[in-house]
Amino acid sequence: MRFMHSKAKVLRELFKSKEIVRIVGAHHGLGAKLIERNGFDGIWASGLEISTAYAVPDANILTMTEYLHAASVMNDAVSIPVICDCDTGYGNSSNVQHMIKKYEAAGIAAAVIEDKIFPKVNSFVPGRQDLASIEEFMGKIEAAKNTQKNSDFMVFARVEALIAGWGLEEALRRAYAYAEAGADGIVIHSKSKTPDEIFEFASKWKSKIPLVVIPTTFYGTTAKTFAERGFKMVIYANQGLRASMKAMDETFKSIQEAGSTALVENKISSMKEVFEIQGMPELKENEERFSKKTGIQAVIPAAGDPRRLAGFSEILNDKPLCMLEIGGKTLIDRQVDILRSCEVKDVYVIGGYQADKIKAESTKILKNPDYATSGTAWSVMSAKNYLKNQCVFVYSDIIFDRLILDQLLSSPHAITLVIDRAYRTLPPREKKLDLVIAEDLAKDSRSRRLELNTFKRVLHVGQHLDRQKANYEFIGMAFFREEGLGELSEAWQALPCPEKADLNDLLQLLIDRGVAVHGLEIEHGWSELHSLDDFKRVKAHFEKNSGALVS
Ligand code: SPV
Ligand code: MG
Repeated sequence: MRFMHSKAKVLRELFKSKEIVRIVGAHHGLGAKLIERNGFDGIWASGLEISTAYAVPDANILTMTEYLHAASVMNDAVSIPVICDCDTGYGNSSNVQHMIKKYEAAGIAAAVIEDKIFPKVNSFVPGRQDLASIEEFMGKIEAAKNTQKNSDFMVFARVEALIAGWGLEEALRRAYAYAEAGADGIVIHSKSKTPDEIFEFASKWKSKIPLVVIPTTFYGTTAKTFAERGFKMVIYANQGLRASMKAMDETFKSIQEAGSTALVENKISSMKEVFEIQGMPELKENEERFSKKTGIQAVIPAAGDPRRLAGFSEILNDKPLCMLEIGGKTLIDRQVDILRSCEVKDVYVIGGYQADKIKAESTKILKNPDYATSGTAWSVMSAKNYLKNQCVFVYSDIIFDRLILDQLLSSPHAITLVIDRAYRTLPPREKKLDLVIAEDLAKDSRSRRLELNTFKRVLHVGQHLDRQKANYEFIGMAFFREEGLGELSEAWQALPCPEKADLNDLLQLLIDRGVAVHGLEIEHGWSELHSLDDFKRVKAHFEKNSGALVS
């Protein structure tokens, strides 16, 4: 584990290493993250911003707990230090002690307390800006410094004499007294339109204790100039709040007027950006890494060029077949959803033709560069290095009911193919079918009453089989348990012409080598999309049955 300095220490270091420390105000994790992302040194947990976020006046209407909660949320969201606007310390020196204990425990790097009377009002509000006595405020500084446990924690004293109209001399008198009481820095606040009075203050400041400026009203002055005038930190206290307020207001106005969000869509952050700032990509990565897995992988060979299939070119628009949309969802998304619902989390899609156009959430796309000349076995086996434990293979051009996969994965056998006994009743398809000859049930008198979803021993599989002799169609789904995968990889090594082989050849080779290959018998519940006719039929079926079981 990497040793982490406290953020208080980080802030101390910044004061040493930087010409001027620049921090920006926020009231939530989102603002804090945007500040960090834009390269600032720290976050100002602004009382004004937090109050505004609650839509209440910045006048200690909120409690310390609420300010601290907001600051903690910000602190958790970023790795840079958070410096808290603690107003007057929420009461007297005892309240200050309690506050420091709580803020320090929350990982806050520094607290700023101001020398006004509780409850304060924001410094820019005309009217009462009552100052506490110097002695009383010195007591608060001493209480804070005595309470902190980490010696790096910084306590800033904020001088409000210029805000209250008490003049420069009083401001200096107070600042020196607070430095004397142990303050780690002085925030000299001003509501003047120009920085002249704080420049004058700085020119008369002879202590080594750093000066901090909040240039809300004298916004034209650069950080560099402040540094040259002797300031060590600048706080851009509320610009983020004011920016988002205006942006939200204009957005809502536009939606109200236009009756839709069309005019604002291009001006607002995309959902992708929203997820990104939430940390959703990291969450996905961690979920992948830490969530309990079934240990079953799926391989979906999707490399073939669909332009050879009658009529698909127009609807596919140069995309691979797995990107075909039916009922508002692509074939691949449909398959992945079902796989995930059956706890198959590692899905490898083998792309070939237009592989870059395959978009499938939570899958890994592997590429078969030889897709144009190789067979399906070659595509499937391009995932061989990823296969461990157990694996289900699913052709990318089929659509199937979840129940089939569910039953397949519960097969006790080392190798199980899904075989459909109803293939002869399906509408004719313009292709050679993957036929299967499985153990003849008729010979077994006890099995005359045909039970579905039982397992048969597969004797032959291939497109060359005699249609009259074949009793099943292999639907393009197969499940290999660990022993089955071992047999598969041995057979693969033994295959005479692996580049040209299709999966049937590999399965037949397994059978020829004496490996038991079983068939899970089904009747309907799936469909292949091999032609425009298939597409129209399945689409019509979907529309009629609102996406229910395909037949
Ligand atoms: C705040 O951000 O709450 C401040 C700074 O105290 S200012 O509003 O500029 O006074
Ligand atoms: Mg404030």
